[in-house]
Amino acid sequence: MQRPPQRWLPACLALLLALLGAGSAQAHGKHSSPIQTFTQMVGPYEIGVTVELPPATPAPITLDVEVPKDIGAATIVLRAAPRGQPFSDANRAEVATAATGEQPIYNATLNLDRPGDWELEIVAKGAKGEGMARVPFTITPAPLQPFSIPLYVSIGALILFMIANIIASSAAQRRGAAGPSWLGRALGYGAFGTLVAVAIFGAQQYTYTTEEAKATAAGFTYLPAGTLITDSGRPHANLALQAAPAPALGQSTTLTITLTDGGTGLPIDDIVTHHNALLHLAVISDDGSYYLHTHPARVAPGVYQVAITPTQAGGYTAYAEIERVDSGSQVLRGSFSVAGAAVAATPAPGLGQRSVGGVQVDVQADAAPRAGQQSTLTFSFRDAAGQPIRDLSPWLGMAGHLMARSADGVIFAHVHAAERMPPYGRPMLVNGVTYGPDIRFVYTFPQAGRYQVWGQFKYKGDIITVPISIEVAP
Ligand SMILES: [Cu+2]
Repeated sequence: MQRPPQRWLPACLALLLALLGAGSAQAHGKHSSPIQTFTQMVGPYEIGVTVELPPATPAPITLDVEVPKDIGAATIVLRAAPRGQPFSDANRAEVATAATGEQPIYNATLNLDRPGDWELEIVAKGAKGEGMARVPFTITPAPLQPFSIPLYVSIGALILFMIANIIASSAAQRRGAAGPSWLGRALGYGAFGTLVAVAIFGAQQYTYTTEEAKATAAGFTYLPAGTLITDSGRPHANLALQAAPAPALGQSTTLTITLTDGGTGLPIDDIVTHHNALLHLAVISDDGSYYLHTHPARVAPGVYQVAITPTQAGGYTAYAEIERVDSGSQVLRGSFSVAGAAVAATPAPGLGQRSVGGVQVDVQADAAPRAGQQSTLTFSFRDAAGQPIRDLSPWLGMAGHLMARSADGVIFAHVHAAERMPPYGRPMLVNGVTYGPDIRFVYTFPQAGRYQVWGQFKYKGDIITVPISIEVAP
């Protein structure tokens, strides 16, 4: 008996090979997000660069560049290089900012030819000065999923059975007689068995992939049932702070922050962006009259720099907020002192009405703040004509930021606005998102005593900083 040649086999083979497909890549980081924003001071300019990592390499990488509105005519040169290798002009893009007016979001494209660890160099030059930052990012090839290996093995076995079937049937055709019946049965059962295995492993793979995609879309890491969690975070970080030249009243000095691993002592380079920056730094004088919330530039692994000009003499504390991969955020601190004669400073006003940069701001608490009790602070904004302001912009992925500090500097907190979050992703998604006239913060002061808090908001491209003195009752 002669069986007809199995013409469907080549088509099946092609389909299976297509299913095996090419590998993909994913971003590294706590949220595995392919879009990350790095905000930092590049010399005198706070520049935000949003990196959209490609799903596989080689591929172009899209960069969105946000600049301060008063940057003027400046050039921003962007170069990418695999980490540890020199930057070359072969992989370079340049952005020229407008001399005046509202600054748009600029775009640039660089090319990534391989997965792995990369560095993006940002060099800005303009009338106010120049600076450099180098930010790290990683493109990690996606690991094999748990059902991938049995799936690929059974697909391979199925292919082998099909090839054997083709050879056997064409040999039988040439001889004009059927081969041994046991061979036909063995090949038939084998092909059927492996087909069932492919179906089972394929279904499991499909379920895993869709569940993982759902979890990722919701911002979680997908852990299938029974997964052992062994990664319990990274060791604490150590911070060393240096200021050079020696800080003096009214003189510019550069703060250099060196972050090392508390366990190994090696530079920390596993920091992930949180709230659109690798490192958030608050620099505060002991009397609270000087306050700066800034984002130092990463200039080398674990090394961050920013220039400041102190307006008060005496002691200062720098609070650095970072988040290591697979760990929560941590606040590290360093201190320095500024030479010179103390400047008489008026303490920040308490709750109530004040004018900041031409904007009327009223700050109210839902009740007199007490230690250990949740307080809601509401900031209400009106323009000079008394009309409610409804077009505050998101800043660093949030409606507003609030920092609270006890008078002795021991308690420090960075609080986020209790308002809806702007969309996460590329900066143009945030265009048209506005807040106001009220922005609320919820915070529990842990101890009684005097605190100073600073609310910060973005309005028409400027940052409004509102300092407030708050007495917290026991
Ligand atoms: Cu910040």
